[in-house]
Amino acid sequence: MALHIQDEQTIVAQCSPKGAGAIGLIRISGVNAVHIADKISQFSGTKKLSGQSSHTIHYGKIVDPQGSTIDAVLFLLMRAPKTFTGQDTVEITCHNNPFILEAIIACTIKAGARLADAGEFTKRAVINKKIDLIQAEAIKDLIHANSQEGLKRSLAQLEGTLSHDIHFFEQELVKALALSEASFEFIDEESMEFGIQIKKLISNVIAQIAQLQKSFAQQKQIREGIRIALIGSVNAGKSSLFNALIGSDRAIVTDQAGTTRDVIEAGLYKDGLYWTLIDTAGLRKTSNTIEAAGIERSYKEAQKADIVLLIIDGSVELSTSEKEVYNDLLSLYASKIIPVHSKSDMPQIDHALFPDYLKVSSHQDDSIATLDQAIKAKIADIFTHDGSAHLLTTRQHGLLLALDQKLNEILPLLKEDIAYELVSHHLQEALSGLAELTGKSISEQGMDAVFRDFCVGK
Ligand SMILES: Nc1nc2c(ncn2[C@@H]2O[C@H](COP(=O)(O)OP(=O)(O)OP(=O)(O)O)[C@@H](O)[C@H]2O)c(=O)[nH]1
Ligand SMILES: [Mg+2]
Repeated sequence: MALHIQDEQTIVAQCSPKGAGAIGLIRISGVNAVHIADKISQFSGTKKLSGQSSHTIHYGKIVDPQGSTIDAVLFLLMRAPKTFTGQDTVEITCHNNPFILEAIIACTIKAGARLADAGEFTKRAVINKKIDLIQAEAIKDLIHANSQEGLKRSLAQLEGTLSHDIHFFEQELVKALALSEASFEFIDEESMEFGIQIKKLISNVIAQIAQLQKSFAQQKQIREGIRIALIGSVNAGKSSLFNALIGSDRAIVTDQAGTTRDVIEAGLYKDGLYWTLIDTAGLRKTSNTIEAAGIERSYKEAQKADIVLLIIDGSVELSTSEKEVYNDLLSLYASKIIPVHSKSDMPQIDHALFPDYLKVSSHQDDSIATLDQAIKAKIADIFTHDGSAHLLTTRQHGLLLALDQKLNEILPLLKEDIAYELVSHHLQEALSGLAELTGKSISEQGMDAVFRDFCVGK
C-alpha cells in the first residue's frame, strides 16, 4: 500500500475511557516504544524493561525526569510483530486518576513519543497487515454496538467472516480474468466455452453480493437499537402506556387533552436489543402554536420509528378528523404499525379501523405484558427478513453496489463474438474495487475517512 505514514514515530494514548473506574490503560506503540518505556520506568535493582522477554508483565514505577514517582504500575511488554499494531508495544496499567494518566502521557511525550491520532493504532494494524480495513471497521462497530446482535456480528467480522467472503469474490474474479486472458490464444468457436465459464463465475459473485446487501436496510436497528414511537389522538393514554412500558413515571399524565407537548425518549435493554421508546404529543387540529409544533414532531417520529404503536382510545367515539388522521398514518406506515385500543378496562367501542388490534389498559400488568410481547413479535418479524449475518458500513455497501454494477456490465458482453479485451478490462476494474474494500489499495484520503470517526486510543 503506497501510503504515507510516519510509521517510525512512536505514539501514545490513553486507551481506557475517560471518567471514573479503578484502572487506567495507556498504550505506547512504535519502534522506540520499549526505549521510551525504559526512560520513564524504574524497577527494583538494575532491571530494565528492554532487557526482558516479549509478552511479559512487570511491576514497576513511573518516574518523571526529576526522579519523582508518578504511580506504581504494571507494564505489559509486547515486541513486534506479534502485537495489535505489528510494532513494539508497551501497555501501562495505572491507577485511574486523570492527573496520573495525564502525567504519564506527558512523561512519555517528553521521552520522545507523540500523541496518537484518532484510530491511529488500528490504522497501523491495517498498514502492517495485521488486519484488513473491513476488520478495522468492525472494531469501531464492536466498541459502539448497542445491541447483542450488533456485538455478535461485529465480533464475527473482526474475526474475518466478511473479509473471507470478499476474499472469495476476489478468487472467483481472478479465475474469470485468467480465463478471459487465456481466451486470446484461441479461435472464436473455442473461446465461447471460456465465456460460459466466466459468466458462471460472475453470476455466482453477483448472487452472493445480493445476499450481503439484503441486510443493509436493518443495519441501523442492529447497530443502534429499535425506535418505538407511541402515536395517537390527544388523551388516548399514550403517556400512561409509555410510563408502564419503561416502568417509571417519566411522562406527565393528566386528564387534560394536549398534556404532552414535546417528544420524550427513554431507552431500555430487552433480550439483547436496545429499545428507544418515544412518547409524542397527541394529534389533533389546534391553533396553539406550541401544540402544533409538538404535533409536527409526532409525525416526524412516526416516520423515523421502526415500530409505531398507534394508540386509539377504545372508550370514546372518534371524530371524523381523528379517523382521517389514523387512516392517513395507516396508509403511510402500515407495515410498522401495531394497532392498539387503550383503556380496555372501560366499556369499548369498535372503531372499525383495523381488522385486528390489541386491547390494553395501562392499569393492568398483564395487558402491558401482552403489548411487550407484540413489540417483540414485530421485532422478530423485522429480523427474519434479514438475509445476511454481516454488518456493512456505508462505505462497504457503496463499494459492493459499484462492484455489482460493474459485474452486471460484463454479463451482456459474454454473448457471441465476445470482446475479451473489454471483459478483462472490466474485470480488472472490479478487482481494484475489491482491493479498495479490504484496504489493499486505497488512497490516503480514503483511509483517513475510515479512521476519522475512531476515538483516540483505538
Ligand atoms: N381508565 C383508564 N384511564 C386511562 C388509561 N390510560 C390512561 N388513562 C387516563 O387517560 C387520561 C390521559 O392519559 P395520558 O396518558 O396523559 O394520555 P396521552 O395520550 O398521553 O395524552 P396527551 O399527552 O394529552 O396527548 C388520564 O386521565 C389517564 O389517567 C387506562 O388504561 N384506563
Ligand atoms: Mg401524553
